[in-house]
Parts: sequence; structure tokens; C-alpha cells
Amino acid sequence: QPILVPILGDQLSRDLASLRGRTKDDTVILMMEVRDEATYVKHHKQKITLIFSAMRHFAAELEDAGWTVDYVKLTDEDNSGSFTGEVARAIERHDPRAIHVVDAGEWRVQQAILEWPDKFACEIEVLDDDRFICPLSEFREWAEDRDHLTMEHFYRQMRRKTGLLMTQDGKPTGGDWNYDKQNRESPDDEMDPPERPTFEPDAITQECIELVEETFGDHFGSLEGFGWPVTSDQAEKAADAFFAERIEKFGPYQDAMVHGQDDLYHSMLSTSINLGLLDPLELCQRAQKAYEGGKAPLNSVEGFIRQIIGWREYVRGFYWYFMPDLESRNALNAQRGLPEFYWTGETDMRCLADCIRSTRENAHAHHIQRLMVLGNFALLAGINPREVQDWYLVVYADAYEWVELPNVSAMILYADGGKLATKPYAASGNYINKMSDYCKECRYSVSKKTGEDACPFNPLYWHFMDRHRDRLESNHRIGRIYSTWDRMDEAKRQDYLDSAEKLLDSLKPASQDWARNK
Ligand code: FAD
Ligand code: DLZ
Ligand code: SF4
Repeated sequence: QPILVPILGDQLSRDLASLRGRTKDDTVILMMEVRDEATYVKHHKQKITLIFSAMRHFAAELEDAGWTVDYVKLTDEDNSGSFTGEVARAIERHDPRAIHVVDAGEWRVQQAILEWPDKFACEIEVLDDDRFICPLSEFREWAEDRDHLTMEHFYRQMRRKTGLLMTQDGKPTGGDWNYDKQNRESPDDEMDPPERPTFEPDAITQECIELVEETFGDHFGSLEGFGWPVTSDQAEKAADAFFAERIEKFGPYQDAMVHGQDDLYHSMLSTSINLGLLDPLELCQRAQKAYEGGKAPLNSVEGFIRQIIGWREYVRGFYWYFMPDLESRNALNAQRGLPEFYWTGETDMRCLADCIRSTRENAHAHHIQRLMVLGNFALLAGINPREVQDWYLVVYADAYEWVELPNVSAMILYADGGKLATKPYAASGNYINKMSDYCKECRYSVSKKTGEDACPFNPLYWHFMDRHRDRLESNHRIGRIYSTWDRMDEAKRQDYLDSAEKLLDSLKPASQDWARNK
């Protein structure tokens, strides 16, 4: 009787806890393409293609290495459509003495796994996902008794724990923990980002592209130009290119946005890290080496390391700490439907149109686009968190609920009531103008505050501040803004509010359900 080891679509790591220490002759690995996962939201076509192709490549590599892999394809005749259904069928086929599975990334799937001991007669062992640096128990211990879960404090704990960018006497390298002040360059002539490597679809990927077009043709997004890494070798090549060509300027330009230029100096590694093709700690060690070898400045390297051992680990801990409540939080009582243009890209707001174009073409947008353009608009316009959550989960190839939900609910929408962020990330057009070249050729004028031609972010900003005054006025990081508001004369304030109301009334809700099947 073998041990059955189910490996989920985002667990494609050779060093996965459930494989470690196992012998090839008494292990059957189970991988499952299932309809439930492909349709619980209507993922971007590139996202499904990426996951299926990476799963198929991973299975082939394991087989080449001598493992027994039972791979269930989406089109297999008796495919039950769910993880639990497929495990049940695999138990019939292999009669295992036990099942060893690693914790699922998403709550929904973990709940299903936790029911297996009641459903199946064999022993079930659920293992910690130790590809993350911070075990969930450690996060819980850190978070308990804190009102605000300040990421920066958590990050310092992770720096000490990993020893990354730490001196021998326990001080942060360079004397500071964080160099973000040097990381806010606007786009300028110094920028000349090289092209990132993309990977031509091979026969396996091509087959997945055809399957997805055929089966999920009505899902959002384009499959043209699919070039994501689908194996760990390709992902390593993508990482090599980042460390050779882009990390140097990663820091200074990490908040910059340029029309039509989608990657800039970002690593574009999130899809590979989240699938398990790259090890996050190793990437951070490589970044540190780039600094030590004089190839990249400290502000770039520290910024990159903070995104990974800080933000990425933090949001994962945050997700498990606050689930399942996090999903339904709506502290600002935002009730408006998501405007149709999030799906079609048809808007005269040039910043939003460009971010949505990149999202549709690449299943990717970089952080500041997700935060300060797409997210900021949803926050200011009071879009219902559920609809925003669904959108982000659908459209990005790197989106899994554990990372998407904290970023959307807590970081951009303040729907958690301020556990993650001490204030909402609300900004007027001025911020976007400073950090991008979007406004120059926009049909709206960023310097106009109200009226038909004013940048919509301007009146919406004040409308947001005004409607949430009760909650935000006492917030020491944002409260001062109300003295500016109060100093305006009554007519000007009314002008802002009227312009915003008009805009809000003009937002067309989506004419079809792009996110969920009926
Ligand atoms: P880089 O800019 O090169 O950053 C390096 C790495 O740091 C990323 O690959 C990622 O692993 C990590 N990272 C950076 N910021 C974050 C963050 N806020 N949370 C977690 N990890 C981070 N990232 C996802 O992986 N999946 C998501 O579903 C996702 N949804 C997001 C939704 C919103 C509203 C926002 C504001 C951010 C979201 N992010 C998400 C974080 C971030 O935008 C992406 O990780 C990043 O754009 C990926 O591109 P990159 O690999 O070039 O990142
Ligand atoms: C996102 C996704 C999709 C589209 N399809 C599958 C699949 O068919 N089989 C699979 O194992 N995983 C898939 N995934 C990723 C899972 O949703 C992911 O592993 C869980 O969200 C983790 O909890
Ligand atoms: Fe966006 Fe406003 Fe600038 Fe237009 S003017 S690109 S809407 S910020």
C-alpha cells in the first residue's frame, strides 16, 4: 500500500514538505486538473493556461526523475470536477495506506481538505507549507494583542529571523531598516528598462492554450503572446535576467508608471514564486549578493527583500489570521457595483485604460498600478469589496486568495477597518500625475478640480473624505486634511461634491457577470 501525495496547482516545488523524505517506490503523486478550481471565479485565460501548463511540466519532470505520478486531466472522462472527488477516485485506484498533503493556500480548499478524515478511511496527514518563512503559528503569536498589525514591525522580525541584510552585531545593514525615501523617483529620461525574457509556448503549453480557448473561451483576457515561465528552469532564467539587468533600478523606479510600458524594472517573478517554481528565500539571498557584489544599491535590494519577506509573508499571515471574516468585511459600507470599464477598458481616464489594457493583455499590472490607480479608484468610488475582490482574483496570473484578499480588502479598500493600513491609501489625480506620464495626454485635466473636464480622481477624493469624515477625522495620519476642506468656501465644496455625484451616477455597472458563473 503506497502513500498518496496530492500536489495542488500552486505547490509545484520539488522540495515540498509532502515529498521530502519519501521514497519513490512507495509513493503515488496525485495531480488534478479540476473544474471547480478553474471556475470558482472565471480566471483570466492566461492564468488557467499558466497553471495547467506548469502542472503538466512539473508532472513530467517528476516522472522523468522516477516518481509515479497519477495525473488527472480536465478532459478525462470520469473527472469528478473537485479535489475531494478526485482524491476519492484515486483511493479506489491505489488503495493507499495514508494521504500526505500540504496545507492549501486558500481557505476554501483547506476546509475541503479538513473534511477528508471524515470522508476517507485511510490516515490523513496535513503538513505545514514550509515554503513560507513565517509559520502561521509564529504570525499568530506576533499579531495577538496588537491593534494595528504594522508590517514594518513584522518585517524587522523577519529580517532578524533570516539574517538578511543584518550586520553581525544584529543591526540592519546600512543603519536603517527601510530606504523607501530613495525609492520614489518619477519616470524620467534615465529610464531605459530592458525587455524581460518571455518563453515561447512549447507543445504542452500550446495544448493548454487550445484547451482553455475551447473550454473557457468566455473568460476575461487575451491569450495572445502568452510568455510566462512554466517550469523552474524558465523561472530561473527569468530571475537571472532580473538580477543581471533590472534590480539596480528596481528601487528608485518601483512606484513609477509609464504608458504602454508594462514591466519597467519590476521582477515579474510573482507568478513563478506563487506557483512554487522559485524559492522566495533564495531570491532574497541572490538580491543580497547583488548588493554585496556591488551590482545593486542598498535601496533597491532592501526594497526587493522587503516585498518578499515583508509584504508577501505578512499578507499570508494576515489572511489566515482574519479568515473567514476578512472576505465579508466592509468597514466603509461601500455598495456601488464595479463599473463595466474594469472589464472592457473603455474609459477616457487614460491611467485606468492603460492599467486595464496591461491586465487584459498580460494578466499582470505592477504594484503601483494595482494600488494607486485601479485600487484607488475603487476606494474613492465606494465599490463593493466583494466585486473588487472577485475582479482582482480573476484578472491576475499571480492571484490566489491568500495574497489577493489582504491586498484588496485591507490595503486598497480599508474594508478591514484599519488593521493593515493606518489610513486609507486615498489620493487625488496629483499623485498619479507625479508618478506617471499618464496625465499629459489624458482627455481630462489633472489640474482642474471640478466640472466636466476635471480629472475624476479630484472631486472623487473630496467626496470620499467628506462622506467618511466621522471615521477618518480622528485619524492622526489623515485628520488634518479636514482643515483644508473646511477652509474652502461653501460653494467650492459643493462644486466638488456635485462633480463627484455626477461622475458616480455616470458609472455604468457591468452588463454581464464576468467574475462568476451563474
Ligand atoms: P515586484 O515589484 O518585482 O516585487 C517582488 C515580489 O514581491 C513580487 O513578485 C511578490 O512576490 C512580492 N510582493 C510585492 N508586493 C507584494 C504585496 N503587496 N503582497 C504580496 N507580495 C508582494 N501579488 C500577488 O502575488 N498576487 C496577487 O493576487 C496580488 N494582488 C494584489 C492586489 C492589489 C490590490 C495590490 C495593491 C497588490 C497585489 N499584489 C499581488 C502584490 C503586487 O502587486 C504583485 O506581487 C506584483 O505586482 C507582482 O509583480 P512582480 O513580480 O514584478 O513584483
Ligand atoms: C487556480 C487553479 C486552477 C485554475 N486550476 C487548478 C486545477 O485544476 N488544479 C489544481 O490543483 N489547482 C488549480 N488551481 C490552483 C488552486 O486553486 C490552488 O492550488 C488553490 O487555490 C490552493 O488552495
Ligand atoms: Fe488619470 Fe486623471 Fe491623469 Fe487622466 S488626468 S490620466 S484620469 S489621473
